[in-house]
Amino acid sequence: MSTTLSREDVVRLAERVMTAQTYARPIRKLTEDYPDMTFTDSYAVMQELRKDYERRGHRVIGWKAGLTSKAKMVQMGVDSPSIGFLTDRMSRPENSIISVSDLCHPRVECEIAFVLKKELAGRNVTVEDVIDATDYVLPAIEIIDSRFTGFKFDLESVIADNSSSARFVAGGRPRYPSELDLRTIGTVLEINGQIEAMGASAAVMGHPAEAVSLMVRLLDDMGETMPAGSFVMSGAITQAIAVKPGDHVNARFHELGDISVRFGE
Ligand code: OOG
Ligand code: MG
Repeated sequence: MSTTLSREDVVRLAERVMTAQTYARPIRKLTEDYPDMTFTDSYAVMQELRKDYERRGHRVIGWKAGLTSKAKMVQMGVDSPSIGFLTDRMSRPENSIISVSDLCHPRVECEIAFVLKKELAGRNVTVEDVIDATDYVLPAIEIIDSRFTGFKFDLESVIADNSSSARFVAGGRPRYPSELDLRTIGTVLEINGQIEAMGASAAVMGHPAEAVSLMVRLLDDMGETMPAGSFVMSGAITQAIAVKPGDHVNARFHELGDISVRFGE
């Protein structure tokens, strides 16, 4: 696909996103200033952002898919999935208190995560290949945070913002994927004891492993593979729910246990 941004533009936009992520200061969509931006441009900005984080000592530990369920696409008004990198510093333990003062407008989502024991690469990875390469699956809460004003974006902008990646909490009960039907994992998301969202894992592209296969293809487009040891989140099963200080979030996953977390100032 074509590119419209110069190398200087890519670096400038990655810096703009980095500043918004670091200081939790929302910015306007990148397409307002660069209306002709293509997906190739967006991925170039994401990769530049990743290099910036690596230069600062953050370690990329895996990948996430975004917008892989109908509920998410409808909520955000986009029509295809995206990808983002995950770093060691985004991880938070179960039952911890997650600060929101360094986030713009956090939202929580329930996802199925995969930990790989073999590398995945190329354009023809099947669901079976993903399962074969998976060491174990586990539930996760993702805390997303768009850096765009009002949490409003288009696909070109959100990819450059690393698909709203901010924090994640993995936990619950890890399981071998061969022992489960990964399409029928029910999830219930409770906030302060109220059920706010519920769904089943097939909402993610019919099978969450399909989202992993899609990510491997997107990585292949960028000349990359998904290495053994990667922690991979397959995308939200339901719509994302906004959280504020004082909120207690409990995500219950059929067969995979519960994850709880609190939010603070
Ligand atoms: C984009 C990221 C979406 C998911 O699981 O669908 C995402 C967004 O909605 O801000 O992480
Ligand atoms: Mg997500």
